Amino acid sequence: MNQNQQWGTSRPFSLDRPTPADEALNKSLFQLLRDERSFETHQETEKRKKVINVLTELAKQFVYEASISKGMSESLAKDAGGCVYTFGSYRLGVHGPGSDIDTLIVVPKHVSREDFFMFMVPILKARPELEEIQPVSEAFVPIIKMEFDGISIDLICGKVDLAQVNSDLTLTDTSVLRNIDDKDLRALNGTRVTDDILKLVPSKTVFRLALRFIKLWAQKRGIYANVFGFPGGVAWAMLVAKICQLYPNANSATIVQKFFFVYYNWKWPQPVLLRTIETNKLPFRVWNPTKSNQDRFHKMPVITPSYPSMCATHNITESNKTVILREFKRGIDICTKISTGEMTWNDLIAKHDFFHRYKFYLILLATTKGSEEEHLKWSGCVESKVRLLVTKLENTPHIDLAQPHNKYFESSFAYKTDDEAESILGKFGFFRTEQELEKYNKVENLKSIFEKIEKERHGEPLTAEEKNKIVNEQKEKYNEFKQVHIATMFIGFELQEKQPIDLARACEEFMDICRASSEFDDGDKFSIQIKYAKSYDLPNFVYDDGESRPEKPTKKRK
Ligand code: 3AT
Ligand code: MN
Ligand code: MN
Repeated sequence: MNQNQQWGTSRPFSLDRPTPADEALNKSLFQLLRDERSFETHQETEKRKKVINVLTELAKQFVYEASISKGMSESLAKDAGGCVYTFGSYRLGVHGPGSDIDTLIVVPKHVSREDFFMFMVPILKARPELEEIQPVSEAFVPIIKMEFDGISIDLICGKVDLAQVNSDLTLTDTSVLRNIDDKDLRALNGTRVTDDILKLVPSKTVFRLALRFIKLWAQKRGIYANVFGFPGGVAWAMLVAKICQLYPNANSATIVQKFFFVYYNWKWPQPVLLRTIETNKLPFRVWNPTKSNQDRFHKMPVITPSYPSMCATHNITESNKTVILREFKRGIDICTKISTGEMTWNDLIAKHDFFHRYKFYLILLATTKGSEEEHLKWSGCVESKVRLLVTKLENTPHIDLAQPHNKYFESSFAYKTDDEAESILGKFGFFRTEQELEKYNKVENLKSIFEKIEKERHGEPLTAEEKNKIVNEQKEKYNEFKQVHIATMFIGFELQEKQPIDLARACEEFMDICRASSEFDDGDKFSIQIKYAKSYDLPNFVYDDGESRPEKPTKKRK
């Protein structure tokens, strides 16, 4: 790199190139990611490309059909075009075998979001590759989620103020955002942000490998999940990109080491910027802590590079900031030992100790007596509010820290009488009552049945037909039963010694917020229960096979 060239907003910290020792560490980093199955096979890559090509054709068909429905001539409707772009991990080039493809269809101005659901859904349903489809038209970002040819696809749609959308349209220029609404903006900006991140790093190869590792590390350490107030995929990508800018000649291993060091010592809430924030005449709100009270309170701001710049980490709570910084510190310590050969990359990605670390936990059950679809909506609603509860707990006297676990656990039971259901829900969630639960009908989750069979036949995937058969068998088996689905979430907390705490108020307020939507006002069908447990009473399902569990301290007799 030219000595004077600068990536981003500040001068590089170092222009050093890798030493032989750095090269060796890079090699072992790459090997670890291979062992962890971070990369997909060549065939899988080809399959993704094929699916994107199919989706491109279907997108054009959708725009064509929508255009005809508006009375356009055949030839104008053909020329209206329609384009497919990707975003998310696939676009960044850091996706794994299980990743979805986040896909954006860009449509001309006469095609609406309503058309997207009206025309695209039937077009997809007519395809033999389609295995499952779930249109969510009312979401913050309206989306069609589906399983297509064995791959999960998130499909969104965005409109631009053009009569035709051809394959040469790039979304780079901010002018594509003229005359569109917030929903279209959100749709288009996924791709714009991802593309900008890639453009703003000195080496995509170095960036990608480092990001793969950081994402794996953050997942293993339980600090990856936007909903629960941790950085999500885009934020981690920007955090790594910034380090790449600061060490433009470094290899991925060095980027990972510097990552922990730089962010542990970062002057939060100083924002992480990949370039200067663009302002212009378009009407969208841009992140600005000097003008906005909300923005001023962001604790670890990481700002998207594309206009209109936003904070990708506005969800981070005070406790989570503490937890994240603790992890950065751990990263520094282990990296030092990796350099001296005392430890390896593997030590850095050891499983988190969330279910051992705290003495006290809140156990949140979001339960649905109804279909899986209903449960998905309800648990999603509760999940998205957990951060609010965490903030309330943080503000409760004598609580020092409240950390939500970054994943929830799913269970379902088949039952006949309401008493039975109540009894299940009453016992569920504690170690001490786990045995009593065994007499009830636990319903095995379809995904885990599929996975088990696929594992038994050495990874050979089930066909759509085989899956269907299993689905029907399951249905038959529980034909005579009703089902209750339970999503279990955990919050661990640190208390000041020997001080009484009152959680009732925070919990009541939280439950009211969750129940506020009329969609969920059937209190018998959708419910939340909040339980309180000491670590030794946490249910077994939170521990991996072979993992030890906290034990009840035995009373010492003098
Ligand atoms: P995977 O490899 O797919 O696990 P990813 O980074 O692609 O990692 P997602 O597919 O979940 O993760 O998300 C891709 C992008 O979609 C990230 C963000 O721009 C957008 N996105 C995801 N979830 C939401 C959400 N709840 N609200 C708004 N945007 C979201
Ligand atoms: Mn994705
Ligand atoms: Mn996705």
